Amino acid sequence: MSEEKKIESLQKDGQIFMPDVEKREEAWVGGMDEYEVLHKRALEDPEGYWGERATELLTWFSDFDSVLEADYETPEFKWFSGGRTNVSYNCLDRHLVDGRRNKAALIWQGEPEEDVRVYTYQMLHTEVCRFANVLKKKGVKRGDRVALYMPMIPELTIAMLACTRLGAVHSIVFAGFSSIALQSRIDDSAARVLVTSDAVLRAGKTIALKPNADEALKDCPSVEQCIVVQRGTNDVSMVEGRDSWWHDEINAEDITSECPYEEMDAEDPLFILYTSGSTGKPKGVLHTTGGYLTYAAHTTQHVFDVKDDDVYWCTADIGWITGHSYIVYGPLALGATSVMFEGVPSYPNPDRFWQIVDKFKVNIFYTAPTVIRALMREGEEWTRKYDLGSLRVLGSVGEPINPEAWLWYHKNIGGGKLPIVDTWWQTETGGIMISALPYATPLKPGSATRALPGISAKIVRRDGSPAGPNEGGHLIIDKPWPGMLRTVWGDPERYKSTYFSGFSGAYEAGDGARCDEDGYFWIMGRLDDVINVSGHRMGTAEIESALVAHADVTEAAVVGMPHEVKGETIYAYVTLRSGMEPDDDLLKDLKAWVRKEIGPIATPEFIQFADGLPKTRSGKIMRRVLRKIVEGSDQFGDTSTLADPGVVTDLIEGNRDLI
Ligand code: 6R9
Repeated sequence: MSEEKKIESLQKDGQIFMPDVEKREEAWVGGMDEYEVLHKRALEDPEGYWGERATELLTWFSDFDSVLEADYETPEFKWFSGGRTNVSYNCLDRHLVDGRRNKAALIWQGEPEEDVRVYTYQMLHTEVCRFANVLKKKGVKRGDRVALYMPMIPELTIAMLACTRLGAVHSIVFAGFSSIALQSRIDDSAARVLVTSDAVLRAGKTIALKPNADEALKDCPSVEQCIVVQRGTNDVSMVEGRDSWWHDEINAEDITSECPYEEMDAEDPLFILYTSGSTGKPKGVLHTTGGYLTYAAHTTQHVFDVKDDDVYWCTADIGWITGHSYIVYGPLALGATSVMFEGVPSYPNPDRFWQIVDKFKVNIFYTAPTVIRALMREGEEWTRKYDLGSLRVLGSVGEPINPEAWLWYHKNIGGGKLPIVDTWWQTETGGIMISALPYATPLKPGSATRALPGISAKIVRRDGSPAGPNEGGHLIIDKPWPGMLRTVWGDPERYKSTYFSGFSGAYEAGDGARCDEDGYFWIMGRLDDVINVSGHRMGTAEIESALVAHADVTEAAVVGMPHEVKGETIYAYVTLRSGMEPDDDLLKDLKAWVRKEIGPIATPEFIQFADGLPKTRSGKIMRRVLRKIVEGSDQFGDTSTLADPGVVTDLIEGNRDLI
């Protein structure tokens, strides 16, 4: 079918937004014809395609011998074997000699309006070298793990790049996680050093962070040193011999501004990032050097169409994969200018994002649907106060963007004309997998559109047979790509069973989706017991095990409840120890308990006390039924295996009283 015919057919089923033809000439991918050619070529000759991309985008100290060695059985995937490179070299050093030395690498906007720091590539290089020397002095070497538990301050980016300079593996723990969550993550990766800060500045408040680190470190035998960035003015207690201040370390006399980079193998570990799964224990997703960086740079270039004089802003927190790939590694590898923001969209007013776009004349803006929905509720007048004319490409990530939010974003931020790239991907995929290309793909609001060139995304039934057009099924990727995770840290069995056992010869994403007659993907959500709260993945099992760890709780079941702004919110059914009567104090106590165990993002919005949970005769909780109750539906499907159907009626009543 010709491109025109295809577009005609697209236009028939609902609203279609066509790409701006004027921009096509300069775009990285300038039309669907070009996309089709690339996609076909990349699928037919993946080694040729990815080998070329890796050579174009990265500087290699020695060439790779092979592009890909794939074994789905073990499973084991090796990209660019034999190639040697260094991530901090690619993100910094080479830009000192390619004309970008004095270009802004990082524009940091602090929470207080007047706190702005701009790092040129040269300045960032200096800081990274200095901190790498500090880490070296602490004994950190190639392969060692370094945990980073920090707010959105430049020192976080500096610490990440310093690790990569030495070949150390960073493991970032989102600063919103509790001490217990931090402890288990540090312990799992056996990090030698922790970098943290005294405080987080958030919505006008100073929230102490160091006490969480102290609490965690009580039970982290691997950690020898803790380096603390001073961000707030709060008092901090320092442990003699273990803790030191960043500013003291960095300014020490023996710390110089030059630090040689390690030549790393393409498959050397780069970082670990923990993500929720369907069991209680988070998985340490491992990414490696050459493949990850190639993929982060490649997708940043193609999906956001980043050009040299663009100001690019991704609003994610670096504690999540989006911040890793699209604030730090992708943009810096390309030599782009990346904005990093410490604050929140709603403080001091719900126009903070637009004010920043105007202030720095941002060209490319990447955020999450939950943010759009929250700002939408505040009214569009907030968007009109600023000149958003610098914007060229808008992006969305984290969950499906509902058409209403899409249209609001398009109209009010995009002036009714800018492309919105709705990007589907995961911590595990390292980078964007399904997305529009801004000057090529006709857009359908609510669809992440087509798989990127070379990404073989399919929808299949449980038995692996292909699902028909618009038939819901499992989303799988049946060809390797350079950004794929290489293992689950310390648990290769779980790597295999979670991702490579469901469908032979394919990666299983864990999402349900459908693909329409035009090859457009519509993501429906997680198929496992993972819920998506404001674009963040939360394992229900993790919250359940926190709840049952409370002395008064015997059983808990957690489900996602649809929520207008957050997408989903956490709803917990809790059975108390016999003799315990639920009251408001206990309710508060349980919420505080989960905050303490995991962090504020995991706090249930609703807790329903229940005498019993719907179980099968074999004792399995029927979550399907619990989900239906919170959705307000009575379509429970087959409940004939329930041991005690009466439980359901009680639960429905309890739910009505609560909501
Ligand atoms: C990048 C990131 C991954 C899960 C993923 C899916 C959901 C992400 C989406 C989306 C629909 C999109 N998800 N982007 N669903 N449309 N554009 O968010 O990684 O935190 O690992 O979450 O998020 O369910 O499986 P991560």
